Amino acid sequence: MCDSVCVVGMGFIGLPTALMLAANGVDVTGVDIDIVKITSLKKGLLTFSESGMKELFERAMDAGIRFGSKQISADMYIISVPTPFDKHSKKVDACYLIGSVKETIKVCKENSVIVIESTIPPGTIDKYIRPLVRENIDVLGKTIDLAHAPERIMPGVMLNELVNNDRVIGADDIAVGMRVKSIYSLFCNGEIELTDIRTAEMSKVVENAYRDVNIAFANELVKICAEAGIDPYNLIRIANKHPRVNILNPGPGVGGHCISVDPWFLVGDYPGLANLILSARKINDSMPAYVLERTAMIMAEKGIRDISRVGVYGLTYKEDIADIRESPSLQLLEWSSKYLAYGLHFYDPLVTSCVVEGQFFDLDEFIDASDVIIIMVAHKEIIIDQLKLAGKIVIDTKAALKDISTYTL
Ligand code: SAJ
Repeated sequence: MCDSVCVVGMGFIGLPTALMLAANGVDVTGVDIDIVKITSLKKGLLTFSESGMKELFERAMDAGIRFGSKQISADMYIISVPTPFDKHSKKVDACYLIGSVKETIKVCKENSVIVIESTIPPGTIDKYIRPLVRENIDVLGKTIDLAHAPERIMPGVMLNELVNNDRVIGADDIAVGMRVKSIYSLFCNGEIELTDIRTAEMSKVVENAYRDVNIAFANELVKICAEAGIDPYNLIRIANKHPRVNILNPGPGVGGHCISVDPWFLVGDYPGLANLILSARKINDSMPAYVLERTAMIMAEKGIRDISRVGVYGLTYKEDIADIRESPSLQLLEWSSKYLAYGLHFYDPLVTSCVVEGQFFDLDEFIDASDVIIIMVAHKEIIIDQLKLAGKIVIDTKAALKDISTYTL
């Protein structure tokens, strides 16, 4: 018989994973400390939207998925709780992870496996989790195995990636790895690579650091091209004709809870070694301020001084999703406040609750209130409605609007 699984943390990763397992015949309980979230899920209401989630949720409910606020006795636990980083030390803050594992150990069955999905820097399981399990063996006498299966899914295309991406599972021995693999294979069509726990931990952080470094390269080119008087987009297009060159898109910075966070784990743990990774972080973090500089320059050229007529389009961290975590627009707001430049206004079609001062909820009203519009996120809405911006000074940091005259980075 298939293992029963308790998924801890009903967030962006835990919930789709739990639903996917339940829809594929596993006995699943989804757990979260947030009672409001659990109440909503029990009523059949999703806590965030994503393409295909509604249908998947219905399948999982029909299959009998349960939700609760406390871990229950199960054969396998998948822990997908947040692992934030300390902004000063740049090290991982494992408090949620440790808390969830402690609660899990209290109720788990003999020979159960605790799989950590949360992103963690290499060595985290050895440092924080293994001692908890060892302590338990001494006190409760239960054997518990550990594994790490870092998530790899991208908001916006989550379900597709959950099913089709290759995955890595780190475990202490092949038998445990195979046991975890057998569960993930129920929904994952990608190749599942087994390795040790530390390599699995490192692989996740490295994947996001790799992308950060490559985005930073494109962003650095933007700044070099500004000095050299060259159009960076044309330059990148030409360079990418080389068969082994693939420069990414420059932009207003890097947001999200992954690429802008994970590289710091390496910088925090390997100071002096993670030099390129640190430079990339600094370059990408400098981009929102660069957008402000560019805006100030264009406004000076045009003789515009009134900051209250400057509108920022887009609050999310990337196109066509509602996630605002670490978004370049929020970083831009922070930079402007640092230099006492208050009065910018904002609009995002996907952010329907008020998250910043001066937020508009209607595109036309936002446009009417703006002489200068900074496009920070090129949502489909503005690509379709771009002609509404004709006549405004538009600074398109994504170089996405092709039918009107704009300034780019
Ligand atoms: N960005 C650029 N230029 C580009 C591409 C992206 O400026 O050419 C910006 C985006 O606008 C955004 C940020 O980078 O602000 C990150 O966006 P993304 O779409 O590249 O990635 P995420 O953060 O949504 O998801 C990443 C993915 N990791 C990699 O591609 C290596 C995803 O596969 C991971 O599962 C996810 O992080 C995670 O959870 O770690």
